[in-house]
Amino acid sequence: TERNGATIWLTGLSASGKSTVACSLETYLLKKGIQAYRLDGDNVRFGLNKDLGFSEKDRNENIRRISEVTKLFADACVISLTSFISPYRKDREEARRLHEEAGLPFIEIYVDVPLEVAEQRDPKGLYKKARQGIIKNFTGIDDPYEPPISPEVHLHTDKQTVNESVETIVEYLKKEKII
Ligand code: GGZ
Repeated sequence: TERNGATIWLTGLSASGKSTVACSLETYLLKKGIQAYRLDGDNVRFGLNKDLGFSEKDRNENIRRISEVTKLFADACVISLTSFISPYRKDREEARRLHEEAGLPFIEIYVDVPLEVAEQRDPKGLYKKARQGIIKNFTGIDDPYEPPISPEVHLHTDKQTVNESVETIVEYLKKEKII
């Protein structure tokens, strides 16, 4: 059957579970023979966007470039899964506009978790460093995070397992006939 591309855009705090959910969803899609590709800090911030830091301007540019790339993937009939904090609503709305004007599906997934829980998880010790002032402009501590107002899917990773989150997204994708 013919397949179309789409962009599945995960947004949420550091340690909210974006990458974990994206990884697991990618595995699910690949097993079904659906072309999927994951974009995250590890393959984007060290390459294409290695000139960018974490100022508001740099985050804007980070998200702008990523959204141009995901649009190309979708155009090539690949489902891309992005896991970037993407803290600014305006940037995510611009990413959506870019896709929609090209007729490509854009699915915003809010990977929601209370800040306290993210801070307790702190897998890389970054929240601790941010609290100590060693890292400045850390999202949720001394930098903003603007939650989505009407995301296509709203996950609560403190109350759902990874599999349940993936299942929620898969159900949405099926309902919308994306997969
Ligand atoms: C937020 C930061 C910061 C600051 C470094 N604020 O948990 P992580 O480590 O692996 O994910 C975070 C990642 C955020 O990069 P993004 O490209 O997703 O951000 S944005 O969408 O806002 O452009 C975190 C690490 O980089 N990190 N400094 N100050 N996260």
